[in-house]
Amino acid sequence: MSEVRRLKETASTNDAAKKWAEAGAPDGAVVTADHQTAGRGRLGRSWHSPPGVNLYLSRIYRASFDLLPLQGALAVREAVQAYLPPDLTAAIKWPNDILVNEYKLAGILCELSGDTAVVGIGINVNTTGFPKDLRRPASSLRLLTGAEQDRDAVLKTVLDRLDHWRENTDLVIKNFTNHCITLGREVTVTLPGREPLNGTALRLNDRGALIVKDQSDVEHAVEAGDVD
Ligand code: BT5
Repeated sequence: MSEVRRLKETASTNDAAKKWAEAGAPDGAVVTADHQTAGRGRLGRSWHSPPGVNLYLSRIYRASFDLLPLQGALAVREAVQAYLPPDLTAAIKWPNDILVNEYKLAGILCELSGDTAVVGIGINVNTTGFPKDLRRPASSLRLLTGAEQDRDAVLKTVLDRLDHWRENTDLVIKNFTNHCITLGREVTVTLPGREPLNGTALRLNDRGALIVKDQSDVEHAVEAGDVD
């Protein structure tokens, strides 16, 4: 059983988790918040985190960080899929957006600090409205299922699936490949301060990097960045 600390409100559960880790939190410990006042996305972006409706959680890893961002994406994909009707499929956009019919349902932010990794997960469970300026259309379990969902039940499923993938890292690349809609697509990869890379997303390498073939047939291993 993981130790779970539930906060009413915090700036970011990732920051709360890092603080707790510095104070000696055990491996696998989890911080959740009902409301984030400064929820974070990747590359300095923000995560819309209204109170009382969604899941915002961070899990602390003290060891074995192998393919952790991919483990997170697989776990969240499976957790949301468990609540969707069979005609809706949750997919992963590399590296870790969870989309249903191209609508973003969840995002994952993995951060390494010292000898600790924090996997932060935001899932739109019961939100029915979103800010207009999001990068892509968003949705929630409630909007997709037509019914309010139990946040505690979703949390339990996420933790269960995180445990599963941590114990089965040898299957992560294969499973991720099966559910990743980025593969086979024409993509533009952007990283701050770099020229955009245009090409075809071919596969993942064994470290979870995205292999993109450019117009001159040169293959690039993309470790981070935005892929659109
Ligand atoms: C992510 O970043 O998708 C990672 C989000 C991680 C959030 C969790 S919540 C618990 C933990 N504590 C934190 O502080 N963070 C983690 P990225 O790929 O950079 O996507 C961010 C972009 O998604 C934003 O710039 C918006 O355009 C859009 N966005 C923001 N909030 C959203 C939401 N609730 N649903 C869908 N899209 C959203």
